[in-house]
Amino acid sequence: MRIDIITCVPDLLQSFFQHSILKRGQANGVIEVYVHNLREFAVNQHGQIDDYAFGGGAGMVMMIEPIDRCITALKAERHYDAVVYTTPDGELFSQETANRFSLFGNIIILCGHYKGVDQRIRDQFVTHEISIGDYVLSGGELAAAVISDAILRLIPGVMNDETSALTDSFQDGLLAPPVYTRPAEYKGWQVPEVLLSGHQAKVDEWRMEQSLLRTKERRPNLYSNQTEIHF
Ligand code: 6GU
Repeated sequence: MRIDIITCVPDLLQSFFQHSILKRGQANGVIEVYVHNLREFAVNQHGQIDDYAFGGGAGMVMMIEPIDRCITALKAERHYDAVVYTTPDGELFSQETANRFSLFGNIIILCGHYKGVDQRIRDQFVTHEISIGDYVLSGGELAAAVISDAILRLIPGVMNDETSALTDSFQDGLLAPPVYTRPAEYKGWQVPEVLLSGHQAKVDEWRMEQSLLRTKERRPNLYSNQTEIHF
């Protein structure tokens, strides 16, 4: 899988993708991430990529031409399954969206900035408009990093233990149960007895109970979606 990210602050993203688990995925050759500096596609020597909004008002708008140039250059090289635009007015990102996107081959992510991009970009190029939550970020770069991480960690060969992505919180619509490691007792604080019992069926049952309990307490909406399945 290949992700091309278009941004006017490439430095913000470069270091993110050179660390974390995504570094190994790239070294293994199972994923590729490229960060493109929008300023290299600017229309003039000043590197201009934004301009005043028609009709007035505060805030600059990202111009259509640099973005068109960049996306068109990428599309000339290969097919893209999605052109994602990060924006607070987009569709809310979820594990389900990440799962769906992880099946794509090539994706472009366009990072929004300022007051957003010229609407014609959204009309002509963007296939998916995504928000990562109901709050406003100063730029789409953190959102692009969040979206890329959530997608790419699902690709086989990116994570150490390939089965572990399937047991994450949300992957079955439930929050993950508590986990413990050695020592079994620390300052008198005990690990639950059942986890030391060696009785796998009992451990599985305890984990499911804990998942349901956590989900009920913390995310009642998720819990009510799930009760029919587990009882
Ligand atoms: Cl995708 N972008 C920005 N700028 N703010 C956000 C967001 C995205 N998602 C939530 N807030």
